[in-house]
Amino acid sequence: MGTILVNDQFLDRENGSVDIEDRGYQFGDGVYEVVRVYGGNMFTAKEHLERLFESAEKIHLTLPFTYDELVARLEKLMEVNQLDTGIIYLQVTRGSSARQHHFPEQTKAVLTAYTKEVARPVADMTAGVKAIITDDVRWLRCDIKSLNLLGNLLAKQEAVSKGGFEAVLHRDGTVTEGSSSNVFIISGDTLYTHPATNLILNGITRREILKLCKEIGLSVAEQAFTLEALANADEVFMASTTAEVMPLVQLDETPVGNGKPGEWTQKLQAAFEEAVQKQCGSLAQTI
Ligand code: PSZ
Repeated sequence: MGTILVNDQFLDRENGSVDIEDRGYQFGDGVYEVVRVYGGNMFTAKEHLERLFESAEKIHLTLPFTYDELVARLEKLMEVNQLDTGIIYLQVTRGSSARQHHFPEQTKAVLTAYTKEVARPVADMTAGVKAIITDDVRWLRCDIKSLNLLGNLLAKQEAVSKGGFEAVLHRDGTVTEGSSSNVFIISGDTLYTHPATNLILNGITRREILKLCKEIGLSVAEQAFTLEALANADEVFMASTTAEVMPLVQLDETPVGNGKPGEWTQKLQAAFEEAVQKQCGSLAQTI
């Protein structure tokens, strides 16, 4: 994992550096993605990389590479690092300039990426995890995968300090998403999740799950739901690139249902594994 990407250069990690006036470093002025890799193949790469271009456009940042150039660089990075099962982290900042808040006329965006071996969280996916519930204090453009994550970090820290895996966020009693995931409830034969508005990140895993629901016969309602509906749900889970379909079996101090992952959630986990196998031809560990 010793090689990193800086623009179009492949460097040893210890030779990488950040300029002290890089706007990503000073302001969080940039966007990023995390792509899952299974058996050396990127999963849903197109969706992730297209979202990167969309996030960049939303902050008026023109990316200094084409989609195909980006794919080629990431493929090479995976290869030189011999990545099997893990992630590619990539980010683009607006680059370096004398510190000023408004966008400089002339900056060169900086692309960096690295790879990391990350195992599938099989034990947690099997047993389910605890989440806490807290206020969503973030800004109103959560649809942008921006480097600014303090609102998310404060919520995650609160979760971890209380022995939780994730924080479920709400605005005035309406559940939005997790601090680093999308959140879903199942009541009867219907799955509910917040619609893809400015209040959530439209997760790539979320989109995959909505497709899989059709396959397994679970109805989908992209409708915001309340904390009360969350408390009364039959099943609750979160989803992200690394956590996949992660059952939430305890919310604050209250078990969800019988405190075990629900039937529909398990069906979605199995369907998700199949989708990964179809696309990547491999799965390091199975549930
Ligand atoms: O490794 C990790 O913990 C990761 S990798 C991606 C995430 C966490 N989370 C992405 C994310 C997010 O940060 C927020 C606020 N909402 C939803 C998601 C899920 O997005 P996808 O499915 O695209 O990863």
